[in-house]
Amino acid sequence: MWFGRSVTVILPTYNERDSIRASIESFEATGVVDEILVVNNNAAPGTSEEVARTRAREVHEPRQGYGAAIRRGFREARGDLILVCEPDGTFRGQDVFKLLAYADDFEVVYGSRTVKELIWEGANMGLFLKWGNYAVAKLMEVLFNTTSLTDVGCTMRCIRREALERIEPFFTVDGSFFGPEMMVLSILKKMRMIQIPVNYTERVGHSSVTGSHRVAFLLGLRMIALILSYRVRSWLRPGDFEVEFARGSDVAAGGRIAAHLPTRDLLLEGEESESAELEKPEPPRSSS
Ligand SMILES: Nc1nc2c(ncn2[C@@H]2O[C@H](COP(=O)(O)OP(=O)(O)O)[C@@H](O)[C@H]2O)c(=O)[nH]1
Ligand SMILES: [Mg+2]
Repeated sequence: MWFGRSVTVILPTYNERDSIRASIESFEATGVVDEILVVNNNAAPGTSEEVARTRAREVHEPRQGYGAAIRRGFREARGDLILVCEPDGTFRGQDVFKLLAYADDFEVVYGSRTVKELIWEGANMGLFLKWGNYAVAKLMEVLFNTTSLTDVGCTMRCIRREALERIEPFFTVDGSFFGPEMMVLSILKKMRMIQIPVNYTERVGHSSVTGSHRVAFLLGLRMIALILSYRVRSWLRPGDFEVEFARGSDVAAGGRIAAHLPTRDLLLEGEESESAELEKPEPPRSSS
């Protein structure tokens, strides 16, 4: 509980068998997290057994991809304040306090991993990733004239439930560039948001996304394309983002509104094969 509001942490997992238990325990140790929700995205064998030794709840999301896993987590989460992180040893449980402190004032709080003093030795944040993330974040900041942004790839973030409900129907991305889509949507929905530095440490095991410069570079290009397409679309059709969705008994109607929104067409048409190639995951490997 954080000042009367319940807290959920969503941890997607694909290849984190050897780090997930310690990661869950580090969130438990904060004493403020009410629910830890693991979204098993066809994860490495043995992951469920590790999760079962903790008090985390596990759900299985068969649709492959980081975005698919997080979107499933958002649908399952019960907390008022919903945090997202990664169980690969790169983030620290104590940093939830940093995000929660800002969640008192902001609807969405994004972490940033590009602040030199908080990049630990051994962290996968060399010059290429640091300045690449920084440059794409600045592009987003300038194009949308928004708050100071210094990272587009940080997966540690916190959103209030009411804010999540306003952007959730607009999500389209199942892959690794879901993070920037969430950022753009929160800007377009004029949410109060801020980005703050968090610790970034060495990963346990193999990184299947930014571990390869080639994959990271292609992902960066894909993120830029996504940002530009949202910018152009919001200039041409600003009304698209003014739509609010019906809730509760009107969920079916909300679904119909969603069906008429062109986001999916604009972002994924003709790009399916390219992004499918980019997102095609390596099978989780056992690190023993
Ligand atoms: N690579 C990959 N990661 C996934 C998938 N589904 C969920 N994830 C999560 O996405 C996060 C990022 O993956 P990771 O290998 O750590 O890449 P990195 O953070 O760029 O080093 C991890 O928390 C994974 O558990 C998937 O299908 N493929
Ligand atoms: Mg990672």
